[in-house]
Amino acid sequence: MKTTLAAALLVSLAGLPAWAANVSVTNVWARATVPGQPVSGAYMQIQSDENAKLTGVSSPVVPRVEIHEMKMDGDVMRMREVKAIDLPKGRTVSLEPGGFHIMLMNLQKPIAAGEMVPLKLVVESGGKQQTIEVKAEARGASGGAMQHHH
Ligand SMILES: [Cu+2]
Repeated sequence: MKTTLAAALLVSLAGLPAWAANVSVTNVWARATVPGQPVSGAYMQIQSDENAKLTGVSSPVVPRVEIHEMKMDGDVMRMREVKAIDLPKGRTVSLEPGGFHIMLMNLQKPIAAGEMVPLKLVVESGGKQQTIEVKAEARGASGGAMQHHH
């Protein structure tokens, strides 16, 4: 699975002009939802070979997608929307439960475990933008400590 994804990514990057940073996105997954649950999260690891920023995410199957950060505020876990996530050169940045995450909102139908959710990531480096398409595999709705309440 991982190998296939990496190969697909290389193919799509090969067509880009030379100025684009090489960005690899791995371990992409989303949390499956139960009926009536309008929000979920997507997670991944991103590494860029140039200083870059993740500035936007969209999906053809999710009405609204935001980039969020989750942080402890005193002893309460809070999340807020952020404009971008820094991708420092050569460092692997993890989007994971409890930290940065992609918020999938206004879901019209549940995301079933095993379903692939297409995501388009917009990455900026050196004033240039590139779009990276990935697919997040949905994993079981139960067993996660993090709940999203908006
Ligand atoms: Cu969130």
